[in-house]
Amino acid sequence: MRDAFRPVELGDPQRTVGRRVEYHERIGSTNDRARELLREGEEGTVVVADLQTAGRGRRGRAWESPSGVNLMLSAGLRVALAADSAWQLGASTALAVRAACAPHAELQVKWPNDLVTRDGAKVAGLLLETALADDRLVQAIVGIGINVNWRRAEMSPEIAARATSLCDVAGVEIDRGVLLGRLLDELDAELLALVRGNSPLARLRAASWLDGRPVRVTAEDDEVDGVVAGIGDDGALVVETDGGRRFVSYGEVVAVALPA
Ligand code: BT5
Repeated sequence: MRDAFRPVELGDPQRTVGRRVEYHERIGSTNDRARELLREGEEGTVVVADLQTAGRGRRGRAWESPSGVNLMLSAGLRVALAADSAWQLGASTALAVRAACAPHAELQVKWPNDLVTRDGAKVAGLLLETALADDRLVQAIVGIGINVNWRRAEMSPEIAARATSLCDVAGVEIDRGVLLGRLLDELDAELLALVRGNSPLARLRAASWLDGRPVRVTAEDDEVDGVVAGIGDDGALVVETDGGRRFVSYGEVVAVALPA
């Protein structure tokens, strides 16, 4: 049975994220709608959908989710950040998702934009679409997809091989409305901290799942093999390779060697 989002009760004009919550039973992508709203001057309105017909991940990949079981939401924001600090918005968003999910599952942040269980199974993904000008972040569309009540047994084999859901980890169905409310609170608090100049770096480092793991990372035209040594001061993934330390700012972790 489907639980309700209770979107009207969640809107709060006092804050930035979740000033208003716009619910869609079905939409192309919540990121596109949030961008449209931002263009119309609605910063922080949260677009939530039960079903996306064109839900996307990064680099043209698809985000899959059946209707009515998961959380998919986006918000358009204008955050005063220098371009070289723009990565902090992704980190803050990941930490907000982590905190909101904490009553159900202990998640860690897999650089750059996934939330995973201790075993590395993906529970949530973030899609940040940013626009920069004059070395400043002009706008950001923050998209979040969380597997909530989607059981692994119902996922396609390709997704199930690398993913799980809060409900599978917790062993119980989760009220999506309550989770959404908590997530908006956490996001708003993170955003406030960010604009006050409090970097999420230390907390990101403490929550980083990749540390100490042997990885292969694709970076621009390059492939980097080594062991993750942590997150750099600029949010880059630090990889210890045979040829020395590499700092990967934009890249994709394509393989992780898991302990036997
Ligand atoms: C992401 O991309 O993880 C970002 C996902 C963001 C989705 C939200 S939903 C609300 C908002 N509106 C949108 O249109 N998008 C955002 P990426 O790291 O590229 O991961 C995508 C890959 O994860 C796919 O190629 C699949 O292999 C896998 N995948 C797809 N759906 C998944 C799911 N529900 N759970 C786990 N993995 C999934």
